Amino acid sequence: MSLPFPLAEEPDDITRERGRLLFAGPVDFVKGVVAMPGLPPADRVEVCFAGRSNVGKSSLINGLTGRKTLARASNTPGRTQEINYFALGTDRYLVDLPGYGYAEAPVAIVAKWQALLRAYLAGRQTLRRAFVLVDMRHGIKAVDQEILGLLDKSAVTFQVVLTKADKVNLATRAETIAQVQGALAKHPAAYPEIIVTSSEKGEGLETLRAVIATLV
Ligand SMILES: Nc1nc2c(ncn2[C@@H]2O[C@H](COP(=O)(O)OP(=O)(O)OP(=O)(O)O)[C@@H](O)[C@H]2O)c(=O)[nH]1
Ligand SMILES: [Mg+2]
Repeated sequence: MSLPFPLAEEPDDITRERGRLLFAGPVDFVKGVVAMPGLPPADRVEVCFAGRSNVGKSSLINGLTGRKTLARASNTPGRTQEINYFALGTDRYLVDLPGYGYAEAPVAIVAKWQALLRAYLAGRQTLRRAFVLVDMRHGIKAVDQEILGLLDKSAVTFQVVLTKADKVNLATRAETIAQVQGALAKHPAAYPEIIVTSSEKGEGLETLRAVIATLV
């Protein structure tokens, strides 16, 4: 019997190669957006990386593109404070979002990013899939549930990407996967496969590249 929300299968050779070629090609920073009117024209397929502060969104973009400093990654939570657009080839955008659930920045600033994040997730026509990153050590928390609920309401398909897999042992890995599977069962917008990654070790990156390459 297959569990609901299985781990994504390894891509076949052709799809893997499509993903590899896409990400080996040009990736360029386009702009950092601080308010909805600043979004680039909605003229191509777009995927975004959402998740709690410090979960590893920027690191994942760097890992996928093989460019260590394309997206700014940092130990300081709240580092990504704008919606950062990267053009992947000529027909896709990768979007690095500000993290949520970070309480230590000034309240007014946090409120501003959060409003922008919500407006973006609920209102971007060309957003094909939201990758919601979840730290393998922590699983899905209440603050993630809020965002998943928003994606359900907005009918934006989201896929959970577990991050920092290199930081846990196999028992914790299995526990977190089970917790995420249970949590996703309540979300109609959840894509029914989970991707396990480590930006540090490269685990899962080929799979994620292949998934992005096949979205049209
Ligand atoms: N061991 C390990 N560390 C990671 C991994 N991914 C990210 N990190 C570390 O986690 C910290 C946060 O990573 P970021 O990529 O900046 O996280 P973010 O989600 O972009 O954070 P914000 O922009 O603040 O929301 C950094 O110190 C990274 O080096 C991973 O796969 N393995
Ligand atoms: Mg970031």
